[in-house]
Amino acid sequence: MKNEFTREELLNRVNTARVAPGNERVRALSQRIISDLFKTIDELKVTPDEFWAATQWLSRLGASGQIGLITAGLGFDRLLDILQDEADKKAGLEGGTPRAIEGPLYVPGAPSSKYEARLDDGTMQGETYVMEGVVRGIDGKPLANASLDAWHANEHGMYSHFDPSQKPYNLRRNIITDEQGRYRFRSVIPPGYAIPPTGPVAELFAALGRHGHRPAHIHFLVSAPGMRTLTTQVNIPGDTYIDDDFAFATRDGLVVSLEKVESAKGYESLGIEGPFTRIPFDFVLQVA
Ligand code: MBD
Ligand code: FE
Repeated sequence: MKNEFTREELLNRVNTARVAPGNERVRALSQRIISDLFKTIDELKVTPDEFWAATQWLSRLGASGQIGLITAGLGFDRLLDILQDEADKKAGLEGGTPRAIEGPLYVPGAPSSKYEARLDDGTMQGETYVMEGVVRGIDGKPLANASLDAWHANEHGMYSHFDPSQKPYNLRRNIITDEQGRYRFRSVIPPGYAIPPTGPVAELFAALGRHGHRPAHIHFLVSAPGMRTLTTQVNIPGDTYIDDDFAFATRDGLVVSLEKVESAKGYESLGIEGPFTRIPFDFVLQVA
């Protein structure tokens, strides 16, 4: 047994040490990441202080619950979408509503209703909107009983569940489309989102000289039997950050148009009385 080795020999030992087969895939991925990190530390001359500061930062990141923020902010979530889009294109699965990243703030199990819903609990200040349309397949046929989850931020850019000041499932609902594949919901137009001003993500972004803003958006998870589940978002036009999202998640085909509607006629069941903003939007699902 030889216990003195060069860095190359050390890397080789780390990457080949085993007393059992383990998991081949995990081994391959960790070998690659460890090799890249050895190289970074070596070539960029990372000091011990820098190395231990980085491990402290990682510990605080884990404890903060902000790992999902970092993966989005460093582009990994969008990368996975780009790779999936490329794979789909190769397989001839083009068309349909573009996918957009889920983000770290989805909560399953929102209250569910048929055809229509109100997302806000009446306490949110701002402009009332109704978003409505049809969920279709790529063949154009409406999908009855499709499931649509919608979620967005309140007027402070905060999401319920992660913000203790909001009631559970505020601004989160599930809707089951009607026999004609239609859905509609009422809510209040959200502002943009900004990462929490303190914490490990804010620290890294400050050190990188980056902002942590997302333009105003509404998230969706849409599914139907036999169809590919769609995770997407739409953006409200006119936002400062529409082409400068810290999560790189906005897409050209997903900026909605806003229509001013003067009369609440036909929208009484949503409790609408005065003028409101209408957002027409159809979701088009790929085959599974
Ligand atoms: C969000 O609201 C969001 O949608 C993403 C992707 C990241 C952080 C906050
Ligand atoms: Fe969001």
